[in-house]
Amino acid sequence: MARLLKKKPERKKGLWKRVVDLALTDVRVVAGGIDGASLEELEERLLAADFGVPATMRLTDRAEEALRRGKARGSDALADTLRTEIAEILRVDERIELAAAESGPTVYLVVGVNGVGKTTSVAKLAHLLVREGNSVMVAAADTFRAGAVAQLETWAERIGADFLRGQQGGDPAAVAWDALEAAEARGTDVVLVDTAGRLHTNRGLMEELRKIDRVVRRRIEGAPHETLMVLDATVGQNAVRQVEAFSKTVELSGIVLAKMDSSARGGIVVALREEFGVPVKLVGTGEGLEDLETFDVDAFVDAVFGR
Ligand SMILES: Nc1nc2c(ncn2[C@@H]2O[C@H](COP(=O)(O)OP(=O)(O)OP(=O)(O)O)[C@@H](O)[C@H]2O)c(=O)[nH]1
Ligand SMILES: [Mg+2]
Repeated sequence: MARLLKKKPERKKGLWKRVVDLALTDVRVVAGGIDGASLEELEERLLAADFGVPATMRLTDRAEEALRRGKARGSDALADTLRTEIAEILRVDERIELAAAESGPTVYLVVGVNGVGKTTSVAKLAHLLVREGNSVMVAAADTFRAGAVAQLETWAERIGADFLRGQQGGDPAAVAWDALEAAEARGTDVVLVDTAGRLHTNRGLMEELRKIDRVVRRRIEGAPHETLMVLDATVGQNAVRQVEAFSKTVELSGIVLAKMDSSARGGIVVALREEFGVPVKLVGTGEGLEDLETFDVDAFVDAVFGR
């Protein structure tokens, strides 16, 4: 695979540290001074920090095992056990890097429920890709909401990305088709397809999404190279249910965790990977164009257990 991002975007110091301060500090403290009786407390803290039931069970089982084997004596030993286990969950494979086409345009489909940050994330990602020397086209396959097309067009102009619009009320799959055709003709490196927000309970809109995906697959072999689901990090375990529902319609390859600058709890990163195997690839940290980071497993784990 070719690489779209040559260098890692500059990391805002302290993102994960702040997230840890919000909820994960407790996990660390409990892990540091644990004995048999406080395993229950560890479990509670993990659940409160959005790790979800499966990951929480896996981690507390591992902690219990370490205690039983006498391996968790000393305050750092158990934290190390948990750190290793979390890193293992997050690093099931090396799919964290954004995929790219071998030749021809790389196509990313961006999906999610209403208002989570899809359009903003498309703009931020386009900005990042343009800055790294890629030619980028953004396609507004959101023909549903009145302001949606204009919102993305304004971003595209600012960023220096090509823009392809659809007719208000038109067929979003046709917009995607037209964008891919134009990108092939112009030799564009990356096409980002922004879609309308939709609730997974709306069958008509989920069918529409299936059609967009089908059209993209038919137009360019190997596309979409990424189907990124944007999640509002502040909704906690609801995010897990959204991923569960969307993955029945499209094949999700990665998560964009938006609004991580708000009161989000970091355990959701682990929950998503443990329960669906879908890695968090990008993290939104604000409303501005620069506020996007690639997800770094080591930075995350270090923040949780402080190294
Ligand atoms: N604080 C913060 N706000 C964000 C972030 N990403 C998006 N937002 C804000 O969230 C709101 C919704 O963002 P959009 O990008 O329009 O969301 P959307 O998913 O495209 O919405 P629909 O197309 O209506 O479904 C806007 O006010 C954004 O500025 C983020 O990382 N941090
Ligand atoms: Mg939008």
